[in-house]
Amino acid sequence: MTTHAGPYPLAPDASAENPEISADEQQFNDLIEADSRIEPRDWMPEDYRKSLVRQISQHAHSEIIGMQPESNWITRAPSLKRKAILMAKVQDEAGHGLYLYSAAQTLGATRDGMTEALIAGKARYSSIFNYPTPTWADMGSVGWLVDGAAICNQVPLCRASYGPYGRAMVRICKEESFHQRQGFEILLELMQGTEAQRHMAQDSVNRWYWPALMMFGPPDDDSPNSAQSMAWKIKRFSNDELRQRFVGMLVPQAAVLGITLPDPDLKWNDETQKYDLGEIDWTEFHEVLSGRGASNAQRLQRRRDAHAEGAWVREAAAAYARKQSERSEMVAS
Ligand code: FAQ
Repeated sequence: MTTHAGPYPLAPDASAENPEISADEQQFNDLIEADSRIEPRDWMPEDYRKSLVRQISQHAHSEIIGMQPESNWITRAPSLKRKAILMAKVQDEAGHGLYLYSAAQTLGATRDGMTEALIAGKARYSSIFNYPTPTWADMGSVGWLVDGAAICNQVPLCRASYGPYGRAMVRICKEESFHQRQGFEILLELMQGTEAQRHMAQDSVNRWYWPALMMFGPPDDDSPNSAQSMAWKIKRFSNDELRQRFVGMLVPQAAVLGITLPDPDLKWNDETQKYDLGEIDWTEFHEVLSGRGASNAQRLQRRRDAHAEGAWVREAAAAYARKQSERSEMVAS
């Protein structure tokens, strides 16, 4: 894939292929067609920009809200090593949020605007973070299933047509891969432990399996954004394709763990060369999206409180930046 950082203005004959559309639009279409990249200074259709801001900001919010279910366990992790690993992971999620907010800012969205929308409850974030984490095994399930689903969904996004998004995803995926392995390892250790530990691990997977499948979004025939996103090469695979790929990845890993995936209808289909899955409870998904999941209210309230408690940090950082710029102006004059 080539990376485009094409200069303006466009070549004069760029609209020659289709007189109905502008030279700018022709260049945009050509870049998409050539699997090249759209960069912030390139012309882009307004709907492409809006859809990217929509997806990237939701993704950023997910990373930030996604810190909460795990930070819940930092003080209670069963050993110093586990605590250090968990702290590093939660910090990584904050970093992912920052790369993604920055990518959305290159499209004209403001950080304040995105934050305001989140704390006002007007912005979406992933359904998965509205479930509670009552046991230590949930740290294993979040890593194995939630980060596993995130990787499956996000590796193709490394090739997203919008340059800053794709590049942010490359680093994020490397870190998610470590996260997924640490979750797998927590579950493996529990499954090799006592009867009570094995029970805790299985119970946790029972609770997280179906919500993890919902992370990929509604079924393809009920996914209003997919067709256009795929035409623009933001998304490369449909929601159902990625969900299917994820289950195919989980089955052998569950066998190594000795864990049962809680779907009695899950079975290999020789004809389709895929797993047949049981019915996903889409009513639950829509309830969570409407704000009625087990932890929606708590997650948003915690985010609001953290934003208010962090006001002095933002003020101090702004004052420091102001002083630094005054100082450099004085040196320059
Ligand atoms: N939750 O037409 P589609 C992570 C919404 S990061 C909430 O299919 P699209 C790391 C969707 O926005 C997890 N809303 O939409 C981590 C749309 O609403 P809108 C986040 C959902 O965009 C691990 C409507 O339903 N990852 O886990 C969900 O084509 C551990 C119709 O849906 C990303 O955001 C959902 N599950 O496909 C952090 C990846 N699904 O906007 C901490 C990037 C759908 O029209 C700890 N995003 N909706 O109002 C994507 O790949 C896509 O946006 C999809 C949805 C696949 C999520």
